[in-house]
Amino acid sequence: MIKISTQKQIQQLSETINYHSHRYYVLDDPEIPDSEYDKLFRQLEALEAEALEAQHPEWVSPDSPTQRVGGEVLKSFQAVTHQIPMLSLSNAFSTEEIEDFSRRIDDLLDHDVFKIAAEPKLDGLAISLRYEHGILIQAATRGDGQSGEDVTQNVRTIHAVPLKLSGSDYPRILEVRGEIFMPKKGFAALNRSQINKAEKTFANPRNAAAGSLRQLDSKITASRPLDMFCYSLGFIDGEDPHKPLKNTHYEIFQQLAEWGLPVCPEVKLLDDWHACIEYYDSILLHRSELPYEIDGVVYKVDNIQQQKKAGFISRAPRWAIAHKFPAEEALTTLLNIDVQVGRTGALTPVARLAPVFVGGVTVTNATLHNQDEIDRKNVRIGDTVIVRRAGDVIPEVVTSVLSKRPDNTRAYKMPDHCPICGSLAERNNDEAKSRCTGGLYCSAQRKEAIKHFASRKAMDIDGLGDKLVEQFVDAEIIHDIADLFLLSKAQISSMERMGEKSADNLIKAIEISKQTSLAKFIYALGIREVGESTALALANAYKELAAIKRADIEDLQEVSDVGPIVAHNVKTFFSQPHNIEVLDKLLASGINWPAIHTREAKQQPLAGKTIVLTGSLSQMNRNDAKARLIELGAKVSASVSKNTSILIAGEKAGSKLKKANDLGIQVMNENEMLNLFQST
Ligand code: 5U1
Repeated sequence: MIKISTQKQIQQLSETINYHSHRYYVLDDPEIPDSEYDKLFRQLEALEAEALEAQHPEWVSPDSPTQRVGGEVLKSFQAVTHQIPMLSLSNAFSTEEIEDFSRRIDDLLDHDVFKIAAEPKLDGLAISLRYEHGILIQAATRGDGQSGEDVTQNVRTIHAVPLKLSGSDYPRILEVRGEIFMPKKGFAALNRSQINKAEKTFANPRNAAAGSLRQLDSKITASRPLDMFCYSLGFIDGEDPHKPLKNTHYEIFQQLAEWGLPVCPEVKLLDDWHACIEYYDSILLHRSELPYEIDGVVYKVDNIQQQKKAGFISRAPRWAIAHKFPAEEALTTLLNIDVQVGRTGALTPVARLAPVFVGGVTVTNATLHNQDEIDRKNVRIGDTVIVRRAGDVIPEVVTSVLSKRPDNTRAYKMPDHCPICGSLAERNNDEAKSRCTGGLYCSAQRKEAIKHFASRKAMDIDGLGDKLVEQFVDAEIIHDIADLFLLSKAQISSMERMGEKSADNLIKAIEISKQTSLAKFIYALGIREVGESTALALANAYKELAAIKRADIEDLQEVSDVGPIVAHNVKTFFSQPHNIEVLDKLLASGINWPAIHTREAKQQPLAGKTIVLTGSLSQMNRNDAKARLIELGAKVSASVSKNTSILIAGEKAGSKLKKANDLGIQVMNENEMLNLFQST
């Protein structure tokens, strides 16, 4: 009697856990907290242990959620012949090629109207899953399309892949094709853990996914954050004659989702190739916000009968095409490593590269960050390296290709003296970068301090570009930021490419910049670790520069955003006689700002609220909006979570808006935000 109830409990608990696992891993919409899920899982493990002890291994079903932990270590992978070959896709790289594709389809379909299903092209590895009677019995890699490798043990460890399909209306044999990938967050965490274990990191999520799936020890695969999306069908047998499989690709997607299979939520049904290009542009724009890597989008004729009519060429369907994004990675040669000196003296090694077209632009420089990164990536001058430029992110050297390393290369060592002023470069134990100890004696640090002071978010001196600052410092016309306000028209017009008119304009811009805000002025001073929002917090807390100058370290730490390090930096800055001299000179030149009035608590309608800004604002500068929100008492955060109170969504808001909607968070558009500002 007890035994029967244990078996039933195991079954019920398995179903409950499978339900929550699907909500978590596939729908990204958990219903219960992780701790509750873990509790259910442990209960199931305990019941299954009881079953084994009672000599009832058959009660532990192969589709139990506890069976995702990996099995015995294999000697090799078995070959699997695909009953229906796994196809590849033709590629297109331009709008013209997509227009041609559409025209070809139009001809092949005798000018019948057709719709196009579009979806992102995941950068992972293709996989075929075979379900018999709703149970996952085999997973095989694509291989050469005709036969691949049996990776069932490994795929069983991927939580997004159901071990058993939901419902009961699936065919007796159902093969589903899709892509296994590693989400960006999981990839970053995996590489962090590889670094901590002093093991080799993966160059990109695709390599990490491939390396994780092709493990003979499935316990290793189980420890890797893999995910999957399904995108088509393979062999099918025993369809329900009363409920045949769907007539369109889009409906098949929905059907797969109903059976509990993961499908990409970005799929869209489009009317023509113009809509395809719009889809491509919008996915490209939001690419960096997607939680996974993609390398393009795929368009497919939606109607299955029309697909059949269009047919195949070789191993690719005529009815589908991949519209690829510009490659984000490319190979090039590391010609040299230069060392740049930043505003605070930090020495940064910069890779000088043979020009290479990557991510849509020609790249010739990439940061190498610091000595540890150079060592970890094992890059040497002369190496062939992989360069990556994803979206608007600064290009980076991912790794070197050791098989292409020329003879006679040497490991690179950062200089122990500043390459600009020759002062000693020191590295503190807790810092990754070494720093020039020359302070304002170092012309590089002075130049950077002046560029920062004049920059848009600081004093916003229009027309004072980097090159001009460098000329002024090199000509010893400007020694510190206060000298900017002593510049004469003759001095300015004596610089390269500066005529009378541009000198007049610069003098005007310098004059205009004198009317600023306390927050911008503090930010412009370039105190270490005092960014825009810390400067704003200091200004709002103290209201007067003199009060900040007087504040002690304990007092400073009372300000939100200010910890012991920032407090120490602020105190140190205002204790340096040289800095006080420059400050006095600046104030004497006429810089001023409006007095800050204390807002009563009742005038802080956003106190206690956490607000996230996303998308682009058309009527207000993003930083000004942020400053105003902080002034009204809000905490402005970069990411949406269940603690977010309001999401302000500008034009083209993407995944943050989706997440906010999913979490039921209040969303405001730009106009609503402006109305709020006006009413307070
Ligand atoms: N998203 C997506 N990727 N992908 C790859 N869909 C898709 N379809 C494919 C392939 C090889 O082939 C179908 C046309 C069957």
